Amino acid sequence: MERGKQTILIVDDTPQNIEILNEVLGDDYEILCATDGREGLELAQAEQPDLILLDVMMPEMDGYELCRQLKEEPRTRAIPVIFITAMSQEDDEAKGLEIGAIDYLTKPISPPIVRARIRNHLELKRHRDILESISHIDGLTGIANRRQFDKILDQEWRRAVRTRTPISLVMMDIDCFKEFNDCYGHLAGDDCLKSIAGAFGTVLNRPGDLVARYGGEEFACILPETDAFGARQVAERLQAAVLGLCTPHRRSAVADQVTISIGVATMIPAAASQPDQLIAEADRHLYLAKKGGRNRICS
Ligand code: GH3
Ligand code: MG
Ligand code: MG
Ligand code: MG
Repeated sequence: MERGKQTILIVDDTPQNIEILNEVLGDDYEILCATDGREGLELAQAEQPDLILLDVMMPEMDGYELCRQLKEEPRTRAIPVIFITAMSQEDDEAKGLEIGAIDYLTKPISPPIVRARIRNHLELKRHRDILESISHIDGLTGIANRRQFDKILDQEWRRAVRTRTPISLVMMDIDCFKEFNDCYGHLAGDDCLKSIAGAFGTVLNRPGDLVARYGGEEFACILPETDAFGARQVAERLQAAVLGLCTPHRRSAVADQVTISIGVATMIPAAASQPDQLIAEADRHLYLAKKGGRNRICS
């Protein structure tokens, strides 16, 4: 995982305060600045900084209100907020921490203490980001895991309901994979899963598409805003990508190389419906592809 410079957003209506913090932190971090709450909120949403340093007393929207709004908004909720303020009363500090700030520092600041605290908070943020990204990824193949699949399908399903657009699902299962393991060993089986996952990655070109490891030797592909015709084309490319690997399989009942069977389903979801329907339909087609002789697509 690369260790680029982390980004800090400073929100303060007094340019000299920004200047001071910039001097203390500018060498180690990317610094973004805003001089009022509205601009701070917009920058936080657009730039997703790793940490926000927040003044309390500002005209129009004060720091407490901005912090509240940051904590309500899903896109900014997880960004740690630290107040840096002249308001040094116990009540003020309690209030700041109560509404979700992770720390509270008072002006005039002590540069070494500010530097150290910010370094500590950003270290924790880095670890949290790493855990967050690992939790989405399948350990063997490096593509999305089942948890991420469930989350994205739910998200895209709800979007499709709102926009009344079709959503497609492609379910794939490696043919005769038990025999592959029996013949070549489980380590070779693992390598085969990895190379298939890699080949799938080269097929998808739309930013919203997702391919995930659905289960042991099953993969699934979510295609938002894709009709039955488009999904069929993607399925054909996915099948061709696996055939293009030319992985030998001498015990396959289908071919002398590794093949997959594919089930495709497309729906324009109704308001009260659930994505399970789409999964069930794709599964049914996958079953038909297996029953029909494998190494084929049913849609
Ligand atoms: P079909 O053509 O009907 O799909 O037959 P199949 O042999 O592929 O299906 P079956 O469900 O009988 O067997 C699936 C096999 O996939 C069995 C299991 O050991 C293997 N498998 C599942 N996950 C992994 C894995 O992570 N690594 C390896 N090497 N094998 C796996
Ligand atoms: Mg101020
Ligand atoms: Mg299977
Ligand atoms: Mg199988």
